[in-house]
Amino acid sequence: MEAQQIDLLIHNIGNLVTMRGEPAPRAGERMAEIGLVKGGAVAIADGRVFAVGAEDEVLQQIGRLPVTQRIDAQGRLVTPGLIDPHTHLVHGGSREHELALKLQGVSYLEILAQGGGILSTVRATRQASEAELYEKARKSLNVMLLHGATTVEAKSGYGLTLEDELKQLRVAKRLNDTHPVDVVSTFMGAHAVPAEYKGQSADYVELLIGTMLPEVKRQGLAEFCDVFCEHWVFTVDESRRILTAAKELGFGLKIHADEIEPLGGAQLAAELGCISAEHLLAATDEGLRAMRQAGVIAVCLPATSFNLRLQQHARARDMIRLGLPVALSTDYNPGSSPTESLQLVMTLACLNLGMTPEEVITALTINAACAIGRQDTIGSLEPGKQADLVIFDAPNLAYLPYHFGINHVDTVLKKGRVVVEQGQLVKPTESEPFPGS
Ligand code: IZC
Ligand code: ZN
Repeated sequence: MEAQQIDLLIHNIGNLVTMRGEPAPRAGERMAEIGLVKGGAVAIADGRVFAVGAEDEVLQQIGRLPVTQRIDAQGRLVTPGLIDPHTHLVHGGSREHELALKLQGVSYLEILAQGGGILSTVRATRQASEAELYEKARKSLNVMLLHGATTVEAKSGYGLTLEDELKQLRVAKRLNDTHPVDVVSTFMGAHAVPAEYKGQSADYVELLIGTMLPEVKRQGLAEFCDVFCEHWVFTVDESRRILTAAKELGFGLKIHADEIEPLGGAQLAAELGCISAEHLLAATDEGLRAMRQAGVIAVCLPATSFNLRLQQHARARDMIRLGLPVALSTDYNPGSSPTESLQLVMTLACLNLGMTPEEVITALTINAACAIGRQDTIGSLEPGKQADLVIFDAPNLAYLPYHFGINHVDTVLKKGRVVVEQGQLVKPTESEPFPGS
């Protein structure tokens, strides 16, 4: 990479997690390879990484180029910006009233079958104006950024009419255009069968395939299509029809698969060549093997199984043993996972899924980037890649999941710009808008 000057040099990094290597999903034992450098530095020019590695080597590569700004990392931990590849970011309302039901032992799917759950958020989202949805989601995106996320996937799926789905997707687009965090959009009209189609799911699937998918595509409002393939939601056959139609239109495919019941969603993900399959708590070994064969990334959501008080968690150890690349995410949503914190996810992935801190950071950087098709620009700190990184007020990687329930972020850089400083948001100035806005 050529440069006239170094805009920013971060030096005196105690532990620098680079994740250097192929821009490809890391599986099996390779999930423990994090490209750790002790005593590291990162030089940034034009929003991208110019040089990264041992401090003396970076200084050598900079040579006589002028350095505009320096940050002393004071021996702390630096990682690539965290990537959240599965969220339901844009929605109206909240569902704290479900907590009491949950404590009485009413299950997630029972609440949904009674017209609550997702369907209560659908009512709130339909009632909300676009500006209200934007303001609420913007606040959550700020919280995500403050906790170290620099790229976030966001699903629709609380509108369930063409107009209300487009409204949600426009909000995600506007956030991507105005907020420092990059927002990658997924159409999830197949999140639930809306109340007005109760008992007529075939008609709703027709609406999805015949009207909604083509219009979302025509307006260029989503890159991926996702389906909630689950007992009482969409069957494997319905999911296959919807995802096949989406594939023909050129969408990348995702699927909420085998979360609660082992329906065979993992096998369907393999059959259709989905980029990722999510949840997978109930997936069989056969399903996981099929995914590995087809190159599908397993996205595990440990905050969801924790919050649903499930006895069982995703079998991340078996997935890694079978050679599947694992990514992690918050699943941020108002029902099953009302948290924006990827640091909480780190702790739960270690303690409930048995993943090591190295596997966890792989799952939240390069593998998460692969799960949203962004591995060529983000997910690792390497020359030419986007300068998205986090300085944690922590001495080493294991400290993050170990010291849990608090926020360790000190500084966040997005495209080379300091967007969080001393744990606080830095406001964009009028004259100098954030890149991409
Ligand atoms: O609002 O409950 N699992 N979709 C599938 C969700 C959780 C979000 C919700
Ligand atoms: Zn989800």
